[in-house]
Amino acid sequence: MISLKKPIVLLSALMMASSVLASDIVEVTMVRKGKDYLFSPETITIKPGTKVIWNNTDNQLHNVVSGVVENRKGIHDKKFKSPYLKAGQKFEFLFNEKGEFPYYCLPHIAMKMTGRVIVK
Ligand SMILES: [Cu+2]
Repeated sequence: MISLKKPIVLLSALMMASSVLASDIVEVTMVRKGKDYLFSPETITIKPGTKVIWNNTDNQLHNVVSGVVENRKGIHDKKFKSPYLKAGQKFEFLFNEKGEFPYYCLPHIAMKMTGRVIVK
């Protein structure tokens, strides 16, 4: 029975290592759903030191601008801003600070294309 324990310990150590690596990068896609454009998932919760990659899987131009939308206007807080992304293009940002980071897509503010990154 003792000889069986070692491989199990090794396996769980490997699984822990791979889950740590997997959580270092989180992908958010820009997608079309019916007539709407969305960030998917709309809200993500991550740990400090996680890189978020936004991937435009739609055929429209989208971007990622940090800040809130008030009265149908985006208020950019200067934390991050991507260029316009064509289909298949990506933008990444490394979140080192804890906090809540709302963002929006500038061309689609009126369609409420917004998202939120929660770092804790
Ligand atoms: Cu958009």
